[in-house]
Order: sequence, then C-alpha cells, then structure tokens
Amino acid sequence: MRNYHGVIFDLDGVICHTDAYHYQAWKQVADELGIYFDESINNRLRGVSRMESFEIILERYDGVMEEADKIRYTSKKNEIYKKLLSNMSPADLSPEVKETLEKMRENGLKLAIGSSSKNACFILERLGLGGYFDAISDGNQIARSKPDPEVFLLAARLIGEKPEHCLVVEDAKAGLMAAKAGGMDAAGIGDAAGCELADYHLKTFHDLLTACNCEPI
Ligand code: B16
Ligand code: MG
Repeated sequence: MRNYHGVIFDLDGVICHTDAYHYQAWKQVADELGIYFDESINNRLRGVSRMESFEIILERYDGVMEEADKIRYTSKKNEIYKKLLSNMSPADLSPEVKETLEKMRENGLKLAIGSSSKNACFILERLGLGGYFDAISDGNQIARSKPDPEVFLLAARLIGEKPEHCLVVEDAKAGLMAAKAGGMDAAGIGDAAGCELADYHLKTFHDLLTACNCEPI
C-alpha cells in the first residue's frame, strides 16, 4: 500500500450515477435513426467520450454518416441528457460518498475529479459539490480520452502531486487502463471492482479509507 497524497475520482459511476440518463438520451437518438440500442450497449459507453460513444452506437447503423450529422446527433443527445440532469439534486449524493470524501479531506488528502464528461462541472453543481474538489480535470480540457492517461495526468498536475502519489477511483476498465498507463494506482468500484487491473477491489465506497490509510468509518 502506498502513501497517497491525492485521490482522483472518476465522476459518472463513482461519485454519482448518470447511466440511466445517458441511456434515455442515447435511446431517443438511436430510435430516431432506427438503430437497435439496449442496456448492454449502453454499458460499453461507460468512461468513453461522447463522440466515441456515438461511434459504438453507429456500429449497428446501416450506412455511413456524414461528420456534420454526427455532430448534430451528439449535440441532440447532449441537450436531452442535460435536461434529464436538471432533475439531479444534492439528494442524489450518497451519504457514504460524502462521509468518505470528508474523512479523506480531514486526513489532508487532496481530492480531484478526472472525468471524460464535458458536463462534469454541471453535474457537480447539481450534486451540491461545486467548488468542493481541489481540482477538476474533465472532457473539456483533454484531447485524448480514457484509456489514454491524459485526464488523470492533468488532474495530478492540477493538485501538484506526482502520479505515483495518486490513487485513481474508477468504475470502467478504460479508466483503470488510463490510471495504470499514467503510473498511478487504481481502485475499481462497481463494474470495475472485479477487474484484474485494479490494485484495490472496492466492495463499498468506504473501503477507500483503508486503501488511503485513513481510519475506517
Ligand atoms: P458527456 P466519466 C463519462 O464520464 C461517462 O462514463 C460516459 O458514459 C460518457 O460518454 C462520457 O463521460 C462523456 O460524457 O457526454 O457528458 O461529455 O465516467 O469519465 O466521469
Ligand atoms: Mg465512470
């Protein structure tokens, strides 16, 4: 176990759960295009950027889509998604997540977000976490999405810590790959908890405290 100075959290699937909203928004777009789309395809979109997600959906599209149309449909998906996100409130932040973040802070750990989402700040505001993190690295600031380590390396730089002193928390395999490629330890939660790439296999969010040498709750 390393002595971590910083913890970098993925957002969707770790701090909050927006899967159902992504699903509903993509489903509307897929239906309009007559493309088959289900929950298992939606699971493949976890941690993947918006345009790359659409490319996965288009695997079942009969034909070739022009770039301008791809932009139009991904923008439409985002409009629907943002409307759905407006339903979120601080009540969507689980007490377990909140307690764990507070405890880590008390222990002097720096906390950052490392998310592929371009809506990260909007989501954090909805959850009542606007301004809570020491740094936010998100889809608006990077050129290459996970499994490239860029988003996590930027987060580490923004909190002024070396990658080897940071622990990444992820729910997607692409995110675990990104953390390892960046020289960071990685904790898998949810879908990624059983992944062999993870240094820690979290059953609960509270388990993070033990990984970070903090007193358990
Ligand atoms: P947006 P994360 C990712 O967030 C989601 O897991 C993924 O499903 C989504 O396609 C991606 O953000 C882009 O989101 O359309 O909001 O820019 O898991 O990296 O926090
Ligand atoms: Mg995620």
